Amino acid sequence: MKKTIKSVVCILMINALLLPAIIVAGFGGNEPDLSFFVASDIHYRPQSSLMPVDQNNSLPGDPLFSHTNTKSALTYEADAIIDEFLSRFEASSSKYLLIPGDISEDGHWDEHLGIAQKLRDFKARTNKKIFIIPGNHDIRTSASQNRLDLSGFLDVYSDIGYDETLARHEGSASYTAELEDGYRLLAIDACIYREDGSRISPDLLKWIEEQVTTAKRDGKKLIGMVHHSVLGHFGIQSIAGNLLCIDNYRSNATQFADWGIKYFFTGHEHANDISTAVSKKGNRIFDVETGSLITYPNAYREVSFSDTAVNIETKYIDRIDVSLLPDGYNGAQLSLIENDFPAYSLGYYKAGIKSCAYEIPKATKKLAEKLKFSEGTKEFDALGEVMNTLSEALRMPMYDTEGTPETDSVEEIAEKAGITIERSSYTGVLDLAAAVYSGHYAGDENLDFYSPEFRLLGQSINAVLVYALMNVPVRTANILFNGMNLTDRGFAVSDKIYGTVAKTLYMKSAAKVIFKELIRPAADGIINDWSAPGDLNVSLEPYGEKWALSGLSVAITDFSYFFGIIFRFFAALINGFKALVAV
Ligand SMILES: [Ca+2]
Ligand SMILES: [Ca+2]
Repeated sequence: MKKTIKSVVCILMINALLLPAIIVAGFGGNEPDLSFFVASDIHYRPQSSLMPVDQNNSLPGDPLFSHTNTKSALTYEADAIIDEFLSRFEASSSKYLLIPGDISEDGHWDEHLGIAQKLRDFKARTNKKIFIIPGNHDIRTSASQNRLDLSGFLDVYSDIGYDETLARHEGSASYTAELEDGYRLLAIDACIYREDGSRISPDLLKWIEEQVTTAKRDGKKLIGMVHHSVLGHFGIQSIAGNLLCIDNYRSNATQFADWGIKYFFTGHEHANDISTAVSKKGNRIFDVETGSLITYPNAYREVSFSDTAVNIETKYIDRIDVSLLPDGYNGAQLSLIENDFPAYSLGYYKAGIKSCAYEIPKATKKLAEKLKFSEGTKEFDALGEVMNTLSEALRMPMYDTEGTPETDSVEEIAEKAGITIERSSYTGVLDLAAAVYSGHYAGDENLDFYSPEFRLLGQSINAVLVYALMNVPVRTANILFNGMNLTDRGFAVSDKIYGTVAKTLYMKSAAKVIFKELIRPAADGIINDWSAPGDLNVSLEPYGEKWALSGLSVAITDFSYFFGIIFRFFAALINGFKALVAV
């Protein structure tokens, strides 16, 4: 995503707070007909546009990772990571690289020109082919000056894939291009420029249908590439409107499946995940989502298609050339980067999640816009109060330091709410959330609801919820509920109910209900792999075959769970947070 839901767990807690109311296979005997690499969400910024690394203080006081960001993108290390990746691609026998969007950090000319030059130099040296498609961060024409629009994008990348197109769509950067041995790439630009969302317009859908007809006529199999998800990748992804999945993705995915476009390669969420769905007519479609190359765990895919199987392998950038880093790192940072880059990347990732707590108060304005609260109104001020309270709670240490009488830890908050926090090595709620959510980024996540991590998450979320709700004056709560039109749906809180004792009881039961009804189902697919097949190393059915596949398919024909006030409310909040944590 921009949009990564950066820390979904963090978002879940925020939402909740506001809501009282296949087997790894070898490549067999046959040479693959087609093989390619996939790397996504490069979010490139030239080093010249970055403030010196030792002056960046996004996470104050952290000796190793104070230069992190809320996306946990390894911006300073990007050149070294990309160069390592390209040298591996160069050494492989694959001819093609697919980049499904978010090539630039935020659509600025210098970012696009910088990464384009790197790719251009690579192409000139190796003669390999690179195909790209814009993501929501690439064409943001109204956001500010110095950003390119569609024609600028097509200009910058005119010799990177766009010189190899068979057919082009007017009005977007969509195209088709020939691959090897009967496969053809269908690269779809469904981004809504200036917004972070994604939609396939009727005109674009018609163009896609024409490409399907042409491909059939030519005897070619289409492989799709698009930035946003074609299918959901975790339990509640679809309720984020068009910010994570393509708008109306159920009917689009059904259509694609029935048109025989069996595989789509996507990015956007910064997680490694593969999900599948079957249309009513029985046609299967896969969405192979690849994480961000410059974000933990720095994964990319090696893919091969043959008549007998589609094989997907996941590899990682696990070392980089420190001589390519800018000046300004301290000795401890350089030593960790050089000796254990995966540990450095994971630490940086966790630090990024922690830095979210500092961003929360600043985010009030953006969230207020999404909720349609104008600045200067009571609703706006009420939201600010809630956000500050939440930020404070999320920054507290998990456990009490002996000798501090104040309530200054999650443990003490929990005690007041009658909740016991288990002992662990986690230092705070966001530290725990980062540990859990990093599993979703990595893929093949397999925590269960009875794992110590999830139990502790439940205990601490309940505690933080009760704390935040108790600290929000009744006035604030009611202004918020009212502003979100919740009071007429049973979420009104009367002053009487809000008496101290009753308030505690009310908030405790509210926290329990919220956890059971919302947090737990929302965590489905984040703590465990939600949809078949596995996410990382799999051998899947080729075109023209349908293999038995155990595990859950994503529902694309059932709308029923969409409804209900709780989920609509959730969606509004996620949309708000998407805007401020722009993935
Ligand atoms: Ca999966
Ligand atoms: Ca997964």
